[in-house]
Amino acid sequence: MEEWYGEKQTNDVMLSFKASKLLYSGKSKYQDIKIIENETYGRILLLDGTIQLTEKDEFIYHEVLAHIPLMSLNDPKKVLIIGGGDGGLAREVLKHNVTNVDLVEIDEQVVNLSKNYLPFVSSSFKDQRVKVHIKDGAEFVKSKKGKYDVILIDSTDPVGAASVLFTSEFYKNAKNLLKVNGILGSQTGSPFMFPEHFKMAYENMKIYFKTLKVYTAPIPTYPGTIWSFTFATNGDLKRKRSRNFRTLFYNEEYHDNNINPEFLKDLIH
Ligand code: AG3
Repeated sequence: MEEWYGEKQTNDVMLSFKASKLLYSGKSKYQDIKIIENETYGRILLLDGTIQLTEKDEFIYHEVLAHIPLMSLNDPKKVLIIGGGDGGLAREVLKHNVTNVDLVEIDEQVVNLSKNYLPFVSSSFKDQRVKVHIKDGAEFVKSKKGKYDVILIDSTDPVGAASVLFTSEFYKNAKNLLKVNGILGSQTGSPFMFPEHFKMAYENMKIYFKTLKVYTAPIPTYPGTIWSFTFATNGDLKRKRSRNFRTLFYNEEYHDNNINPEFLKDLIH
């Protein structure tokens, strides 16, 4: 019997994968978790039926979410990741000369299952610089006092539990945790498929940050393919540094010329 799993992206659009193996299926305190294997895309993590990552294309998302903000600062040392329990974003952050990465994930099961089944992303947890906090990210930014160079938000879509990570209240607390020149970077959804997600994030960030920059990257397995990222700062932006690590998607041309379609610009005018 063929078994297919996928994401219902809208009421009438679905992206499905034939599972060569169902590696894990279960429910945590917070969500339904599935990990499947597919011949074309490799291992795939689904949370509540939405695709979080595939082994084949995760590098695009994780590289651009990490490197556009981190390469825009001279010497980032302390980084906070909200979400990102699979470890993929931390893997990219660790390519920089950072000293501390605090990763705040609400669902311990995501961390444990990633350690078991998704070593290509979770290998970052072995690095001493990474400290995992099993906590609600919205609460963490309220209580914490320390100062970060960069805060990155690797959340699920702003429907249900993760929607607090797109509110003005959250961005205000995050701003207070940043150093003067610090940068907040977030995935801000598909401007093609879910323009309202992007618009909400952008408008709420704009309340507390002077400079916002939007960029997109193609993520083949996410709804609408074209995915947006927004970064926000109250500091002065430096020219990007020179790079001394390997990437598969991010490069200098992309940093300077990343694609911002006209329909995305229309959303923020
Ligand atoms: N964070 C999830 C991005 C949103 C995907 N949305 C969707 N498929 N509807 C990625 C987690 C990887 N670290």
